[in-house]
Amino acid sequence: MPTPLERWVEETAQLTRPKNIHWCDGSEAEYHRLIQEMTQAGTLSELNQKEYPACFLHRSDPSDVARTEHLTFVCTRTKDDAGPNNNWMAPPEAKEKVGALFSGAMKDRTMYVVPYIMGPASSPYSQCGVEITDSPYVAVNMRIMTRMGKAALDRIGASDNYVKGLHSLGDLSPERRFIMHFPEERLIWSVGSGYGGNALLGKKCFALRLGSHMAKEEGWLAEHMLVLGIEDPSGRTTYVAAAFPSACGKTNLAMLVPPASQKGYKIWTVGEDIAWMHPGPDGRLWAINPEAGFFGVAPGTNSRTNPNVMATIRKNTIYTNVAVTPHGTPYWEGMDGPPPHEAIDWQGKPWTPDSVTKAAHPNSRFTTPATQCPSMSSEWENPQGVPISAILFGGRRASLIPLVYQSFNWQHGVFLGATMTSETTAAATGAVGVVRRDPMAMLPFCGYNMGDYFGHWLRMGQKLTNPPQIFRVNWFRMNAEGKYLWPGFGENLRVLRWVLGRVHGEVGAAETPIGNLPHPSGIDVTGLDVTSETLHELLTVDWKGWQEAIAGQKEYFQKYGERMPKEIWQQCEALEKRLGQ
Ligand code: GTP
Ligand code: SPV
Ligand code: MN
Repeated sequence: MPTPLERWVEETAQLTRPKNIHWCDGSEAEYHRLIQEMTQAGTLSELNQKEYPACFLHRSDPSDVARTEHLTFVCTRTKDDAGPNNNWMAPPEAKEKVGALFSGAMKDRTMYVVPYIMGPASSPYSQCGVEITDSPYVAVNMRIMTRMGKAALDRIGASDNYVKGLHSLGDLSPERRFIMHFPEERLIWSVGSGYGGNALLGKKCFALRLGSHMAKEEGWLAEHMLVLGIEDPSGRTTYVAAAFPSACGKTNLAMLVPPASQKGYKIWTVGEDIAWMHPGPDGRLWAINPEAGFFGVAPGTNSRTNPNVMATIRKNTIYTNVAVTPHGTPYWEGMDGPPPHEAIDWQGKPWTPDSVTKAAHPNSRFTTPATQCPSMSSEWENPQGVPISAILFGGRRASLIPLVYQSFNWQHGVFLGATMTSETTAAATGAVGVVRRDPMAMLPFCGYNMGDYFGHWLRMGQKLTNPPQIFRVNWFRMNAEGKYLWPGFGENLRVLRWVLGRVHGEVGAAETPIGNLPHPSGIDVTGLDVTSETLHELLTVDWKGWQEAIAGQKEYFQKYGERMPKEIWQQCEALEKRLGQ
């Protein structure tokens, strides 16, 4: 008797007609064989093996370099269940339309069956998936990003309890590119893209879009959040989760290196992109990192901004769309030192510092194993997860949003998350630098109606007798000349220290209409190039600006009609009242 998985693989082969089928066991030998095959085929090239052992470069199709939100659909039975936050197609229509693209799509290609676990192998909160793909690049990246191979296959066994993901590169044409989610069937269909978030189906498609849908049904949270532990000089470790939109600083904060001035503090990384959080028997919220690797942004990464990741990506790393120097080492804008005199750019063309184009694509990335990161927490694979004391919501905003402030309570905290806005980045196709509403940094990733999602967050608060404190942060305030007001990166620890002080009831705050703000003395700026005027600007409530912001918040919430919880409207009205309108 074939197992349900064997039956699905067989059915899929009937549809896609691959030349052969390879079941991935996740072994190192298999990984190296796939790498070698890709190197021979020219889809991967070797970097300088002396300086960057076992590191390789992949150049993707120039039209396939970022997530494509307009081609991403949530196919629930009713349109309302997907909500105005998602593109929707009826499941039968989606199956017909995209099924036609899968028909014969793997002709002359190998079909890889990639079983994987999201989460530590022994965690009760982990879940299995299987991705069927015709891309060996996906197979090797999945081995870095998840617990892939035999352990997953053993866990799935003869059960039907896994998320099915079918992926084909198709012809890579954006006209025939679709990323389809069927949360009610725990099924993903992705065709026409080989790019990270579109193709590594365990990540955004499963761990967030399907995950958030499961989490609502089962009473937990699947979030676009990093998780870190802050060890203070007394040896006490406090865990914080933080939701920032794509390319807004999660990886950087997760592995922050305390500057010399912050003696006795240590930051321990649990996760840097996704958190699955469950209420524990103690009434606290416990988080696991469902991933096993980092798919991080290269540009702007250097040994000052993120020394831990620079150490991590020196071996066993796959680089995508970075430039290469004549020495065969990777290069991107904002790396250490001066740019090389010449390089080969991300499209394989000659480049010099005088070129008008960028050497690396702004969304060029590295895929690297978490185990190589010097700041990994000893708890990062704890099957129970880590207890979260604070949640930060942060965006990229040049104005209005203060450096940090705290919500009055859980409901107000949900409101702070729900009203998040951020300037768009190169992580998704489309214009960059446009302010858009991105509630909880989940706009592109919430697999159901966001009105229901806010309701779910509110209900979670009722379940937790000891909920995390909720904060908003913004590292990206600018002055009139477009210069950042706050130094960011390692110095963000100074803000985290205020958060710790609040969580442990050790520091005061000023109550304002938008929330509790630090007194200027609450943020230690000694030794920084931050004047008291600048600090004042970072911590001031712009009354007029906030009064004007309310209209935009209301307009956005109105889109969700009946699905919008009344508690959120109450928060809106209460803010309006506090601002004296
Ligand atoms: P995704 O992987 O897309 O989810 O991104 P992310 O949220 O992990 O962002 P990441 O940490 O990779 O940072 C993205 C960009 O923001 C990089 O170019 C960083 O150098 C920059 N960045 C991160 N933290 C800060 C900060 O505190 N201040 C400033 N000015 N820039 C930052
Ligand atoms: C993001 O865009 O938030 C990422 C990269 O982390 S991707 O995996 O492409 O979604
Ligand atoms: Mn991300």
